[in-house]
Amino acid sequence: MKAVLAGLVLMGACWVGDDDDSAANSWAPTIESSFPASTTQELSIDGSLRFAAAGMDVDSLHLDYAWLVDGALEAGGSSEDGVFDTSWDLLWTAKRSGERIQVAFEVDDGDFVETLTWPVDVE
Ligand SMILES: [Ca+2]
Repeated sequence: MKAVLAGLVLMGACWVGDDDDSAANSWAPTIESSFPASTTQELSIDGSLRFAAAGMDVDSLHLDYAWLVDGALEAGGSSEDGVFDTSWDLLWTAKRSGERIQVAFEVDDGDFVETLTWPVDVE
């Protein structure tokens, strides 16, 4: 039984059963729209790229979200109404020049994390 539950959790959306706990968190946040497409992006010298993500959570009000580059936090925020709509600008820096970096967006409801990633080639 534990293995079955673990498998459902790994799928990102898990119904944990009737336990009369109205605060139960059974569903991961959903990213309903995002920009740009998750194909490799190109960042030109002195340029910038805007990334955006929006969505909601059906059973959580408090959400934390973050923008990361290669796993390091660049910006973040939180929502108290179960809805998020955020954007962030990646700026060209000499330090990143010539690198392939990974931009990630993460939204966390305390139990489940949804993630989007974009590879970016920096000129
Ligand atoms: Ca949730």
